[in-house]
Amino acid sequence: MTIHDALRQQTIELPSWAFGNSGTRFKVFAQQGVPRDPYEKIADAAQVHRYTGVAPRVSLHIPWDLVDDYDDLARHAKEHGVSIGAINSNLFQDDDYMLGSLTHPSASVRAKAVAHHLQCIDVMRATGSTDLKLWLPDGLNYPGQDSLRARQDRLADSLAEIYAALDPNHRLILEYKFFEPAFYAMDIPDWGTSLLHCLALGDRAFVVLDTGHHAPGTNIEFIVAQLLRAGRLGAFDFNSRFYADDDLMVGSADPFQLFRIMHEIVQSGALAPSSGVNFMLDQCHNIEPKIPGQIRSVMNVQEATAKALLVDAEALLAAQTAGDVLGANGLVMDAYNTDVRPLLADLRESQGLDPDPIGAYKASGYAEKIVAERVGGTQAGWGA
Ligand code: PSV
Ligand code: MN
Ligand code: MN
Repeated sequence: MTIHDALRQQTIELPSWAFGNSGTRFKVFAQQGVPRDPYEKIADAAQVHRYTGVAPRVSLHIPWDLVDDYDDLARHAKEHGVSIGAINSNLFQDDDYMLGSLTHPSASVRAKAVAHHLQCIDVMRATGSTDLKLWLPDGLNYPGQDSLRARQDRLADSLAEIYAALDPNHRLILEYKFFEPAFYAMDIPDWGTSLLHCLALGDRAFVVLDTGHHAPGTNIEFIVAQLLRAGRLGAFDFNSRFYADDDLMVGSADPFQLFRIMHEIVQSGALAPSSGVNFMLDQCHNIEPKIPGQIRSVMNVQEATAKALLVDAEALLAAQTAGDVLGANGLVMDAYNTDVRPLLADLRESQGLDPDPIGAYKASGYAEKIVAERVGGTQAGWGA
């Protein structure tokens, strides 16, 4: 298969919340022309697909993306040339969950959190989504606050109830995060905990790796390799971080890390959608315009992927087998240091796309159109 063919197979999923206003706990900056409802978020996401050709799905977050009729929303997406991707539940914006959701000491709070997932599964049925994505804010701030072990037992039971409600074509994808909002102990702090729960649930449960959810210095590509070995890497939440869970554009802080991750993916043959790895973005664009911010991120993933595809796998294996440390490292670095922008421009032209997606978007007049049409954009996502 040529590099072009491999790149044509790759798809990247966009988060609906990237298109609304977002910020930090200090300030949410309102931008003009932001979507006023989930329909407009999907229309904006479709622009990213239009100019990149590789972003055909949009993840929803419930209840941020609450609508009366999800069949209608799915129809709307189709009309815009995209489809609905993962459905994210939300366990982090309800007062009842102050001490936990699926792990809460009270059975009635746990039942409420489970019931929310049944609602999300109904959304999946209506929209044709196949991935139910869970991220838990649950955890402890102080030693002794609750039993670490009992919380794992409650979590396992709650997850089993949710898993049992899935349809046969559905997957449960489970995200981990090492800190925040809890600071002493998160209930799913790492890939090992997520993987153990997935293994206990069954073969349709997979780990989600959010690149911003690790301690500084963590070797993320090692985790990727390990989860691929186990057949349990369900999805990425791609973003960049300098310090914590910064949710910046993927590939902006550490493009070399993104390349190393994609190198593991390519080496394992996990690029094609049939491999079951969903390449999602989980980003917030606080100060940059949102649609070009997503286009930039998609291009960054494509660039890292193209470089990974340039690694001469045969020569690398030979160097590794021969114990040629410098030779092996040199092959990887040669690929990383190649300028793949002309290759990607060619690819786009071969697909009938403009070689410069951001330039083409800017020239389209869409940004001016939405500013004129959408007065009073809502807080989509974090402010909701
Ligand atoms: C939590 O930090 C997280 O990464 C989860 O994926 C949430 O659903 C998402 O952020 C919201 O942006
Ligand atoms: Mn995430
Ligand atoms: Mn996060």
